[in-house]
Amino acid sequence: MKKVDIIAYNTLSFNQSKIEVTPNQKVVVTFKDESTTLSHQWVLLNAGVDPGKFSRELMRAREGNGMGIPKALEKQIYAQSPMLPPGGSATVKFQAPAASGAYTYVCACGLHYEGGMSGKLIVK
Ligand SMILES: [Cu+2]
Repeated sequence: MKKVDIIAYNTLSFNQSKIEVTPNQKVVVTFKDESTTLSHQWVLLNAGVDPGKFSRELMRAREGNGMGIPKALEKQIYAQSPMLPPGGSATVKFQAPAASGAYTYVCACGLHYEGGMSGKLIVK
């Protein structure tokens, strides 16, 4: 099992931009929002998903529709935390993909991806 602490900050950044796991490894992510003013949501995308496109589509879908992720976009997600308020934390458990490769994770709030909140889960 791989335990990972991912921390999100006021500065639109994560504490780490690369996580290495082995195929099918069990992963436990402790996600903490250490921002004092911003919500953050950690989302690991499926292989081949364009994170910029995902972020734009999600922002459009959320306008006026609360904070959920619509079904069409859920299909593009491999694992996710809830959206956290400033100071919040959550645990996300998942099994790493069987296929080796690099899987992108992003913050799914507003323009945080565009602001620099992304990283790679490396399966090898
Ligand atoms: Cu964020």
